Amino acid sequence: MALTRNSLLIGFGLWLTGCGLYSFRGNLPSHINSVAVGSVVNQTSEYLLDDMATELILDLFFSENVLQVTDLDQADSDLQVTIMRVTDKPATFTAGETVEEWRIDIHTTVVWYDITKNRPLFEQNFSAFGYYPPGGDIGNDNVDNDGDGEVDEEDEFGDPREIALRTAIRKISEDILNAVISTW
Ligand SMILES: [Ca+2]
Ligand SMILES: [Ca+2]
Repeated sequence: MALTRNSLLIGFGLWLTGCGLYSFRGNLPSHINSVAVGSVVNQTSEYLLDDMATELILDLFFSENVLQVTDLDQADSDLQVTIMRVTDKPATFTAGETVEEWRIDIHTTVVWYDITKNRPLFEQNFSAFGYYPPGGDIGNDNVDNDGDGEVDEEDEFGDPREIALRTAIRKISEDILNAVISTW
């Protein structure tokens, strides 16, 4: 996914006109050049989910390099992510009515805050989900568990539910980045 600022401005400009999620006040905030991605706040009881989310969001913002990622005391904007809720529910059943696949949903609230002008640039909710089997080996189940387009590759191992959480967080990270870019 090559995110250049110009191509995205065109694409998201078109997309946003029909969308109305964010009301533009003039043009892009050209005074915003950097962002702090502090620690994600975890209001759920999911152990270490905040660390996982912080890591994945930071990775994406570093790699896409849309804004300079800095410490809070040097940043002119702050990305405040709070994980509000995580729910598990059965998604599909076998003929014998046992659960074949679970769906996990993550709900977050994100404020992108303009430090220089002391006001939010946006405040939005982001949700995403992932699927996981109740057990078994996700490295050998013929399913693309992490949704990266490759089936049963080397990084599909470990706790299936954790992989589903990671998949959902990665989607949310991309949605946050897109929201930041489309604010321009
Ligand atoms: Ca995969
Ligand atoms: Ca797999």
